[in-house]
Amino acid sequence: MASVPLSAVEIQEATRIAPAHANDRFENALFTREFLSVDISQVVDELNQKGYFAFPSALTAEAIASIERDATETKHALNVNKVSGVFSERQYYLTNLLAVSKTFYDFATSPFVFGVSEGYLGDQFRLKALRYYETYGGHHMQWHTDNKTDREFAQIPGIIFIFYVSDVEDGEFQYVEGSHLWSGEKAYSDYTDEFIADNFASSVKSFRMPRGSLVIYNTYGIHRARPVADKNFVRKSVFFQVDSEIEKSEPIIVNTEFVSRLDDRTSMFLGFGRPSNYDVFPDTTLHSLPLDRTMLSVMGKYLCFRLSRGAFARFPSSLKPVIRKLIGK
Ligand SMILES: O=C(O)CCC(=O)C(=O)O
Ligand SMILES: [Fe+2]
Repeated sequence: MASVPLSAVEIQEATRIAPAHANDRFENALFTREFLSVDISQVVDELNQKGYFAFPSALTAEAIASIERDATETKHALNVNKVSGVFSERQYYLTNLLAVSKTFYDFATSPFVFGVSEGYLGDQFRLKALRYYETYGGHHMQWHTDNKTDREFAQIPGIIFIFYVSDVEDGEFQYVEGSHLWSGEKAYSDYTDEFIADNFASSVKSFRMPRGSLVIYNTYGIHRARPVADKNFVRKSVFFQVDSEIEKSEPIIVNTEFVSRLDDRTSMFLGFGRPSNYDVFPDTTLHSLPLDRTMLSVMGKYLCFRLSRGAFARFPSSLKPVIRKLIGK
């Protein structure tokens, strides 16, 4: 499905010259020693043959901790003038991760990501969508492929990178091995649980792996996150999609401080000056925000504060200093 894959020699050459703006210093901080020795041509081969590549504990504990901190700092902040995320029923999403996490920026623009993208997709590739997300028990994701635009099925070669920000023992990513080779013959993206169970049960690969583990897969492959019923369950992950249609994307919002060098490839990858008209996923409103215990507490504190402030404003001025003294303000 990939457009003109490069040969192993070309890939090695591309990776050798790739560190144009990131460099080994960044990769050494991002990746574990075992992962640093991964050969990019092997990743590309596995993507071609099986449709996926997986590596347990690819990112360092420090890199994961830093991304998690940056992505969750404003999780319950309402009306705070910082980049923040959204709740979509049983999921939390922070789409603008490139605006808050330098560590994630370094990963997304690393020689590794550029080497795999170029090796698999050819010299035209663009970041299409990205997110830090938390999935809670009770969320149901059906089997699907990701070769679609914001509206419909599409024939666009692409790959997805997912890494785990929590240990994933349950609710893991699952992929139907080899399905990237035939799903493109169908003109739809969604598959029922019964269809997969009846026809492909033995090809389903499950990726239960620790925090920091990485999976890369072909967007034509059929996959899902295994559903979990336990309402207390939480899985934390980062997802980003790279494909070979460079004139379309979700809007990509980057903190300019992170961009240490802007070469042509980084500029193409981030979509500088190119249309970004896809709707941001997921589409949410205030109504998709669940009123759980945490949100009740946030709203409760807000109501108490505003109501008592309103009441205080109505007191005679002579009484205000006494009240201030009584409440210690
Ligand atoms: O989180 C996962 O395991 C899969 C995510 C996915 O398939 C998607 O967001 O399209
Ligand atoms: Fe998907």
